[in-house]
Amino acid sequence: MNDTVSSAATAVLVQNWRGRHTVPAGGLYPHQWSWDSAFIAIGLRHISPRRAQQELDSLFSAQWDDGRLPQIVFDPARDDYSPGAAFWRSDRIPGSPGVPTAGLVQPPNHAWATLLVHQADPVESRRRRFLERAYPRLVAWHQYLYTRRRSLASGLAAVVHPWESGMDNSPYWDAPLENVAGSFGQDIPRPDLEHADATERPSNREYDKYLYIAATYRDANCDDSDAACPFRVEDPAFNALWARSELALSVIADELGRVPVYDHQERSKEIALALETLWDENLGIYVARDGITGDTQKYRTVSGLVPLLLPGIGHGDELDALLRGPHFGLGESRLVPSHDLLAPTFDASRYWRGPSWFNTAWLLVEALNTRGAAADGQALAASMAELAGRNDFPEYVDPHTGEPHGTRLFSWTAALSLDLQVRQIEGK
Ligand code: 9WN
Repeated sequence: MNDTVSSAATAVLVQNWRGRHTVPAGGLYPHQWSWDSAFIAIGLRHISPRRAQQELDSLFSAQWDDGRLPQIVFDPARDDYSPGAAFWRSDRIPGSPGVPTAGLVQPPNHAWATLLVHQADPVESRRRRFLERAYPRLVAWHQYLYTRRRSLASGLAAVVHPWESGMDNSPYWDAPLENVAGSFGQDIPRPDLEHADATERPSNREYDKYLYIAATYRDANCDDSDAACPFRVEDPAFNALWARSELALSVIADELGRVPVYDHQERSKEIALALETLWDENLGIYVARDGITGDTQKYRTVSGLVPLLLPGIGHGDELDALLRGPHFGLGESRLVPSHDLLAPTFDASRYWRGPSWFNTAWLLVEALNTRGAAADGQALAASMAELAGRNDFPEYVDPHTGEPHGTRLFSWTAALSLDLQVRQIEGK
């Protein structure tokens, strides 16, 4: 990324800042999103470590009594996203915070982001007691996953809605959604289609199920019981990020000079071991498992590559080979596609069914670096910068042509491209 692109990335983050948090995109996503904020803070720390802390503090202040960090914290001034605050009515749900939020969650990348933000300016972080505030919040969040979302059979946390995975219309969810008997059955508001083409977003059929599952969960006060959750799936990326974040919690506890609330390294190993139950020998990748039927979802998606992040993961060499081969085409395709280039279900422009996203590319740069393949990591980082800068920081791109799709001036595209650029200059 050259200086012009770095300045443009900074301008996106400044433009999308709303005083205490950053919106993912001003039109399509006008509220605060959970895993977006963690990715955004990773970039913001290079512009203003203090702002990056505020970004995470703002999310933490919307934590529920049971420890969950909500998928969305709503801006009461905006009602142009669906489902919004009026759908969730979180104030009516016991244990919800004093601000309107969704009841669902998103992948747990927050502890990792918190540590990276701290490391950007430890003096300022200590002066503002950033880690002191964050650590108990993060422990409560991880304990929520452990006690309320983890299957005792597999040891893995389940997502109870495709939105919780952050990869909303991945083919992983096709069969579990088909098995959901109910239907929302009302008009389906699609304000998203004002900002992105219908061929690039989930279909109305998917939205009908999304809203039905969300309404069922909401009406059961988001209590995580079987009756409240007609959808329950174990996703590799969600669990890999959880395990990665446990490693960060261990470093945070050390930094605070505290005895950890529980052994974070052990917890991380426990999750990583449980992930092995998602390994699919034939496909050579981790897959998702429907927690209701027990069926694995036999697709190669970028989610199944994310465990490559974990030091000592069981099938690292196979995953590495798959990433470089024709199914994902590292170095040949643009970034890393969200779904197998050779699968009949691959769609180059539709959201999480093919397009390449910048957050997953960032995760795989980290994975390559962890595995000692820094040159490949650098090449991927350089493609991110080039595609981001050339196309006004798009939400996702066609893996064959690099053509931009989705919304533009997308915050995590800017933040994560900036992060890699700065780190390359600083040699970190
Ligand atoms: C639903 C905000 C979010 C991201 C998700 C991405 C998309 C929302 C939507 O946008 O999901 O959460 O309306 O499609 O899939 O990863 O967090 O950027």
